[in-house]
Amino acid sequence: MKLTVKEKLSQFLKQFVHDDRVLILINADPDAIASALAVKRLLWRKVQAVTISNINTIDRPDNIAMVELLGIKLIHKDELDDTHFTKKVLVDSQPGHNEFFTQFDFDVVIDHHPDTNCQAVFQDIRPRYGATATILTAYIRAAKIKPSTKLATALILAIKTDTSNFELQTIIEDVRAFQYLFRHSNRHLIRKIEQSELKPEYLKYYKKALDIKRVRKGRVYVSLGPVVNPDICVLIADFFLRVNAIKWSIVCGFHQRKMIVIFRNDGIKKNAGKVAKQGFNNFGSAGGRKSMARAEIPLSELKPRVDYKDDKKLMRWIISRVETKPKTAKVKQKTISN
Ligand SMILES: [Mn+2]
Repeated sequence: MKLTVKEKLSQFLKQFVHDDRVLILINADPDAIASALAVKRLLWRKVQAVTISNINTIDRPDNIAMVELLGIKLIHKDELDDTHFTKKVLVDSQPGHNEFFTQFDFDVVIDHHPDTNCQAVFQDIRPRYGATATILTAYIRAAKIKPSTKLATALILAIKTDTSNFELQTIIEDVRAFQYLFRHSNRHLIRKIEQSELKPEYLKYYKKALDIKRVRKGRVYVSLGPVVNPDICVLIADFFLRVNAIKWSIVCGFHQRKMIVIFRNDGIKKNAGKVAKQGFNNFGSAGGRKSMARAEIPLSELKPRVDYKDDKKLMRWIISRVETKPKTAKVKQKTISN
């Protein structure tokens, strides 16, 4: 029998008693953080204390901005005193998703990933939902709680992030939750957090990219050398696609004894995944979708093939790997033009 949100909410609340000290564990991303805040709000004045603990390090600049600008209190798992908690909650994940989670018996699991047959006493797992935040927005509404600006803003960010602004898996409940939350949120904060893509130390790579880029037939090629984080290659590849004449961007950098190559294109009659595979799968791992792909090649594989420390030689090698088409493709093109 399918329960209404109200019934589900009352079951959820029944899991807790007034003396409980609750631990909410998350693998922190916007959806997990917002969902944890919502659980904390639902339990306000119903339990002794609620602690939100992240098992991962929060490293992405937009996630750092979210935590800082919304004043969210998180305690990293390594700073926790485990024995101190009477109830354990997991949101936006299931116990099987991470080795660290398997040591706990969770009382509550609320998630939107495919059901992994978890054993929690109370569980609400809805794989059709775009975000866990949507499930919790329904709980908040059913509980007749008016969300604070901080909570509404966090929940909106979660829905926007997980659905990629409603371009990915989205159901009408996600849209309705967004619509409801919007009037309680702060759009300036949303925008500032979403815009915080860069760390100050990333700026120097943009300068280098602009200085050394090579543009050929609507394609831009950039070789950044060593990078502190492979995300920088992604940011720069996305950046060049904003130029109207650029149809492809191919950006490589070195990180942890590997060369990372990021492919982006406008998605119109192109296949980045195929290009990445054809060019680089023999030396490492490569693949992706039509408009975005990635290759990772160990330096040990690269060394015998190209003098990778020489930026120009490396760029030429990459161009040759990207632009050499298999012969069959050429024949096909000829037929069409005739
Ligand atoms: Mn999620």
